[in-house]
Amino acid sequence: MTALMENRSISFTHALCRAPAGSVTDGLRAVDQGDPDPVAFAREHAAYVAALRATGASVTVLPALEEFPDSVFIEDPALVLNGVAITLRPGAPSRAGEAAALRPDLVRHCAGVIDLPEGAVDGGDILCSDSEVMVGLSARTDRAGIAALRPIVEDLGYRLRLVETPPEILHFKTESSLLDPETVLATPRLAATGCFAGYRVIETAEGEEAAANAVRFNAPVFLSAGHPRTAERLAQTGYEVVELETMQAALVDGGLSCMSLRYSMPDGQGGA
Ligand code: CIR
Repeated sequence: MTALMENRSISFTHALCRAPAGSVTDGLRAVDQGDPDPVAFAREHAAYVAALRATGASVTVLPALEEFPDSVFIEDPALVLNGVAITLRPGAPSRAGEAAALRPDLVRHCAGVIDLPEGAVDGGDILCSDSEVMVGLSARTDRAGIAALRPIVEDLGYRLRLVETPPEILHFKTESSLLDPETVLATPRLAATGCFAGYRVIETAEGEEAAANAVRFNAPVFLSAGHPRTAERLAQTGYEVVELETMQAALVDGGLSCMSLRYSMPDGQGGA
């Protein structure tokens, strides 16, 4: 019998998702490999929501917003820490209004809402562990946004650490995810920058870099399907791996983490 390492868990009581709009065909992308198919996207998204729910969490799916083609990627306009939501300021002009559109739902579901006052920050650039919030400087997240976010995060009891998102990467979490409070899954390229010093790092297998945008949500690690060697590495390290299709999201540079805003509420709160 293989001895499995004891991996600490990450627990979430809630998640907010947003149904993909038909306009997702106009979603932003760095390289055009064809438009996503809204029907297939909706199918992938439904499977994703079902998988989150299967962990026991309460998952609310907000209605699609046709005026925002990228709004299915609900992780980008907000961050929730200790049950308190922070509306962010997405760096792409076509996404700037997403935070205001989401705000009423955050008021309903979270213990409070704080608005980032200035600068630009996309949630995809934010990786949170138990103690620190890493924020990647990128084409979407700037120094003014990080400076404005710092006191908000510190007031909520976290340390903020600025990290660099390599220039060719959309978001810091395009190539990394937290597997447990002390372990990160990352591409070799991002790991090589040294930004995960102090964490155990599991690297994606060669040619499987897209697997790095995974989601640890309660017991399972959700991994983008089609990355067998990375899945094997995680399984051998003791993680329960559940694979999900992300073909449609990938056509508009999205992955698993982008499609939910994950948080925990104290007993009896939240999920209105
Ligand atoms: C965008 O470019 O903003 C979207 N097409 C993809 C956003 C992906 N979000 C994420 O990685 N957190």
